[in-house]
Amino acid sequence: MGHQGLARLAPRRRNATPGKIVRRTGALVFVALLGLVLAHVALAGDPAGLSPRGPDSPQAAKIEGIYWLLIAITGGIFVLVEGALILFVFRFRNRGRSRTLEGPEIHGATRLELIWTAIPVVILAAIVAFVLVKLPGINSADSAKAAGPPLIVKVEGRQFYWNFLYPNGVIQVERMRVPANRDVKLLINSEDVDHSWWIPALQGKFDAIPGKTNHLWFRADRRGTFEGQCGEFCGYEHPHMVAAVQAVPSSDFQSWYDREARAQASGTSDLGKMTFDGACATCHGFHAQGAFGPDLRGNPILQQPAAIKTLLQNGRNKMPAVGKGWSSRQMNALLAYVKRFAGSSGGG
Ligand code: HEC
Ligand SMILES: [Cu+2]
Repeated sequence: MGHQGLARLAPRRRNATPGKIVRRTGALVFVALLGLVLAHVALAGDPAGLSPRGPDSPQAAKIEGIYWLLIAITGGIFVLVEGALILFVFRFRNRGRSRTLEGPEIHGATRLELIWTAIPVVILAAIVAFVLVKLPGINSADSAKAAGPPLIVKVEGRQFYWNFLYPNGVIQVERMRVPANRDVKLLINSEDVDHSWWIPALQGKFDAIPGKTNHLWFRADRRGTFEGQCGEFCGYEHPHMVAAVQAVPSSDFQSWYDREARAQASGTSDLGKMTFDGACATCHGFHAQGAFGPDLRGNPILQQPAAIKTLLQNGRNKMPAVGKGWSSRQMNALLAYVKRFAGSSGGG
């Protein structure tokens, strides 16, 4: 494009009238006020706003330390730069001089250049050092204060739910129950595509990758339910791939753990319902009434365990192989549960 073309595209500044400038100042004030309002919302307390949840574990506390350090440094730089900008805008405004007047050209300011190179280097080095100090504590157990040996839970990410396998054979779906104040070690993998295990109040994000096991430690500092969400876009129902960790007092945990193991072994637990609610309801609805997947109510296939089993292990069209690799315990519990929808074509 030639010189003339460019000139035509450039804003015609000479036409800027005082009225326009007043309007621009108004807009600036408006944006600044909006920023203040949003900053207030952003800093509002848990669980609203942009401030991190928790921290409810020593690991999350260290992550939060890093978060606040970065906020402090970047916030400081922001205020400094924007403050200087606003100062200069007012200090060096044109005061009736011609708009085409050029400022003096300055060459070489070695000292200044060294300083503005050194400061970012120092800031970055400080951040790296801080992170390196905190990192070991994020990636490992905190056994000094933990009561008892760690609980090890296998976490399987699947389209579109989480399966938890405990050492004594107990299976849980979407909600993981753990003892408070005890170290928990998770072995995280995936049965299909990449997912990401993320309970912000307790730990950072950990990828769930097929064929690879990632390890994660946490220790819930208090009893309570800590919610999370799959942190990796994994397909149609990704937004419904939620998770929760429920931390209960150690003795409550132990009695539940033993009771649940017996109930699941004898087929009297609610594992079937839990599996349906976690693994099927996202698409078929809680009453199998259909939403993304077809309405299953009254479907004769629900009476044919072998057919459903094949379907769950292989998937079909848009239905993923949700039951691939399930233990017979989980498969049987689900098959027993879905039978209840076989006869109910109305209601739910
Ligand atoms: C990601 C969504 C999704 C999930 C999760 C899902 N389904 Fe499906 N399901 C579908 C879709 C879509 C179809 C239709 C498949 C087709 O096009 O053949 C289907 C079909 C079916 C059918 C066959 C109906 C027929 O008449 O052939 C059954 C039975 C079924 N699903 C049961 C389940 C069960 C049980 C679960 C949980 C263990 C489950 N589905 C999880 C989406 C899903
Ligand atoms: Cu996912």
